[in-house]
Amino acid sequence: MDKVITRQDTKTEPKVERPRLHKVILVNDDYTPREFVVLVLKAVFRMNEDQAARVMMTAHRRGTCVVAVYTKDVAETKATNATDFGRRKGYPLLFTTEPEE
Ligand code: TYC
Repeated sequence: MDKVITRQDTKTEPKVERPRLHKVILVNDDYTPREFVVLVLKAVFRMNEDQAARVMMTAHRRGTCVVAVYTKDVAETKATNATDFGRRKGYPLLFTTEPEE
């Protein structure tokens, strides 16, 4: 049988891309008690007391703090749940999301 010489495949870029991650951002306000912010961070983002206190204080001092990054769905669900915790107590506590660069 004749040998058929074929050209080697040219290199192709991988087609599968990682999903873009989204940041959950904690926004400071003048009314929500510090201990309550720490409580929500521990409950929704599974932080320990020390991590939660640091994130809360960073938002308190600088205006905002990145809490964590997740896929879009998870980031949006956690931001909504965490914001609802505050709303149920009548606090203006706010968590937002934005895509990572
Ligand atoms: N600034 C609030 C206070 O002094 C505490 C606070 C911190 C509220 C961070 C929201 O994202 C926040 N009671």
